[in-house]
Amino acid sequence: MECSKCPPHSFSHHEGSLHCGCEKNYFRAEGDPASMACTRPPSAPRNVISSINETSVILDWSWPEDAGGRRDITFTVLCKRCRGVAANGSNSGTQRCEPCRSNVRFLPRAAGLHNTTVTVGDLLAHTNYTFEIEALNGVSSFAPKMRQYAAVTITTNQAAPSPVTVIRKEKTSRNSVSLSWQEPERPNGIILDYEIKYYEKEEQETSYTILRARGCNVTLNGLKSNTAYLLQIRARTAAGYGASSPSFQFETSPDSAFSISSESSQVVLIAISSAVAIILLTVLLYILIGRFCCRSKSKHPDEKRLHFGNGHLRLPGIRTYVDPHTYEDPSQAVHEFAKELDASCIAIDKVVGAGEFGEVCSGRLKLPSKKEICVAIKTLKGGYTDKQRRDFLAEASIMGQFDHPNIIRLEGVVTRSKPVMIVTEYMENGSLDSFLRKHDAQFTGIQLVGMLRGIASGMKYLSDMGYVHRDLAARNILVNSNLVCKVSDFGLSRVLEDDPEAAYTTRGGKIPIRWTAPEAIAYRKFTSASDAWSYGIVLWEVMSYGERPYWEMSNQDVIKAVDEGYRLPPPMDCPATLYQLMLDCWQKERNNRPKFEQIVSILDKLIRNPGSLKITANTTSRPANLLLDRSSSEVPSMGTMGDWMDGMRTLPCKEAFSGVSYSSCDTLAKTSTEVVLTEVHVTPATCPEWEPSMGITTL
Ligand code: ACK
Repeated sequence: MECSKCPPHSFSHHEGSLHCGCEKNYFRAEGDPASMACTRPPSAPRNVISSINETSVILDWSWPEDAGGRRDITFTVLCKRCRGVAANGSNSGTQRCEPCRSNVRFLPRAAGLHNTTVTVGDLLAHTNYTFEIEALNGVSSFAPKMRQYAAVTITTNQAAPSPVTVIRKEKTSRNSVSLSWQEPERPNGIILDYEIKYYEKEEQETSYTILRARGCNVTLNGLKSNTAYLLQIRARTAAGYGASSPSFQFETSPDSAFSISSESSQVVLIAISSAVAIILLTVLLYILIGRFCCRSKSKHPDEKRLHFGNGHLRLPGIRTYVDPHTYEDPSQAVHEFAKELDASCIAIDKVVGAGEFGEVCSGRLKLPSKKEICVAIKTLKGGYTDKQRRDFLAEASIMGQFDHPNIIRLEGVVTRSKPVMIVTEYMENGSLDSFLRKHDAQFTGIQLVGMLRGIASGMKYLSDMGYVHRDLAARNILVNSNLVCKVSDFGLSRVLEDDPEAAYTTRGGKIPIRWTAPEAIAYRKFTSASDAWSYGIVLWEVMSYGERPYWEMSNQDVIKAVDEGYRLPPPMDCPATLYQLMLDCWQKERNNRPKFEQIVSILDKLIRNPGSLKITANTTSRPANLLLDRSSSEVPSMGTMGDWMDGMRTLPCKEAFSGVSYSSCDTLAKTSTEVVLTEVHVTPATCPEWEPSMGITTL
C-alpha cells in the first residue's frame, strides 16, 4: 500500500498510520472519504438585503466568505418577532424577541435553501422582525458553538386587513336579519369599521345597499320577505379596505298566510284595526323619538348608513361626516370636499415645520377678486407612491367637510400640478403644546378656559358629525394670533404613522397611549367618549402649560396605573372645577364621561363666573408617586350615596361648583366620589343650602 500525506487539517501520530484524525475544530462528515480534507462549519452569510412589501419581505444575501472547505452549503432562515418600546415610544435597545408564528410563510422554504434568497410572507403589519440567516454544511452539526449567522431587522409596512371569513346568521324574520362575524384573522391594524354590502340575489348587484358597522354584528332591516339576498363584508383599517368576504347567502322568512272564518270575522276585524292603530302609534312614536335622538345627538354615531341604488349615493338628511375611503376613487372624494386651487395663486414664504408627507410652509393665497390671506401649505414630497398621495389628500377630504370656528379651515388643494399641496388657514402661534411651553404661567385662568372652551366646541362639532378624532392632544391643536384654538390633524393614517407619540399595542395597532382611553387601547373602542378621555388629557396639558402627561413613566406603566385606578394629579394651581372635569373625562365607564356639549356648557359657565376658578385643587404638580391613587386609604372612602353626600357637604361646593352643570343626578353620583376623593385639599367648608335632591345645577 502506498503512503501519502494526511489531507489538509488532519494529522496522524505515527508514520504509516491507517487513519488521519482531524485537527481541532475540523471535522469529517459521515460519508466523507478518509482521503478527504477535514472541514469546518462555514462563516456567516454576508450582505443581507431586505426588501419589504407590505407584510412580506424578500431577503437576499451573499455566499459566506469561508465555506469551511466544503461544497454542501445550505441556508436556514430563522424568523423572530421582536418587541420593545421605550417610554418615549421609540424602540429601546433591549428588544424582546419570540419565534414567529407558525403561519408565517417561507418561499421556497425556511431550511435547506440552496439559493441565497427567500421570500417571507404573511407577517403581521407594523411589526418588527429579526431574521437570522445561517449557512450550514455537512459538519455544522458537530460544532454548534462555531455556527455563525447574519441577522437583519425589519419593520413591516401597513397592509389592508385579511378578509372576513366567518359570517353567522343569528336571527331571521320576514323583513330583517341579524348577522355576526369574526374579526379577520389578520386585521393588520386597528379595524375602523366594517362595510356590509347586500343585494337581492336576483338583482345581480344592479342595486345594492351599503351599511357600515363598528362592531362585528349588524341587523339588516327593511328587507323583502321570502327573498334571497347575497351579502359581503370587508374590514377597513387606516391602510384601506381589505378584500371582501366570500358572498354569504340568506333568505328572509315568508309572509304567514291566514284566513278569516265568517264567525270570527268581526273579532279579526277588531284585532286588525287595533293592530293598525298600534302600528300607527308606534310609527308616530318612532318618528318623534328619532327626531329627539337626532337633535340630542347620536347615541350611535358609530354606525353610518349609505344607500346605493344603481350606484347612486343617497345620504340621509342629517349632515354626517363621509369617510373618503367609501369612495372607490379617492380623488373623487377630494374634489367633492375640497376646492382645486391654481398653484399660481399661492406664494410660499418659508418652511415652518415638517409633516408626515413633506414640509409645512407658511405663505399667502390670493384668489381672484378676494383679499390675500395668510395660509399654511402642507406639501407632498416627490417620489411618493399612489397610496401616499391618497393618504395625504384624505386629510383634505376630511377637513373639507368641516366648517366650524374651532376646526382648522381648508382653503383648498393643488392636485393638478406638482407639488401636491393642502392649503389651510394660517395659525400664527403654531401647535398648542409648544406654544404653552413657550409661555409658561403667562395666561390668566380665563384665557386658559377660553382656549379649552374652543377645543371642546370644535370637538362637539366633530362628534355631532359622527367623526371620531382618535388623536386629540395639545400637539394637534393649533393656536392663532387671537389665542383661538382649532382642532387639526385629520389624516387617516395619522394615528398609525404620523404621530411620534403613537406606540404599538400588544394587538398590533399603533396608539398614542398617554392620550387614549383604556377601552380604545384594550379593544380599539374609539368613540366620541374616548375622544372625551383625550380631551381630559388635553385639559391637563393646558393647565400644566404643556407638561408631558405621566412624565417619564413608560407606556406600559401608564396603561397599568390607569387600569388600577390611578389618575394624573391636578396640575399646580389648577382650579378644582377643572380638575373635577378632568376626572370626569377619565371615568373608566365611558358612558359616564361628559359629552362635549356638556363640557362646553361647563366651561361657558366657568367663564361667566370667573370667581369659581379661584378654588384650586391644591396638589403639587408632581407628587412623589406621580399619580393619585383614587382608592388610597389616605382619602375618605365613599361607600354609599349617603357617604359621598356627607363628603360633599364638607366641600366648598357653592364656590367650587357654581356654574357647573351636570345633566343628571346620576352623573353627579358617579362623579361625586371622585369629587371628594380628589379634592381633599380644598379648604373644608360647609354648604348648608345644598340638598341631595337639588343636584349641582340648582346650587
Ligand atoms: O408648532 P408648530 O410651529 O405648528 O410646528 C408644527 C409644524 O407645522 C408641523 O405640523 C405647523 N403648522 C401646521 N399647520 C399649521 C397651520 N395651519 N398654521 C401654522 N402652523 C402650522 C405646526
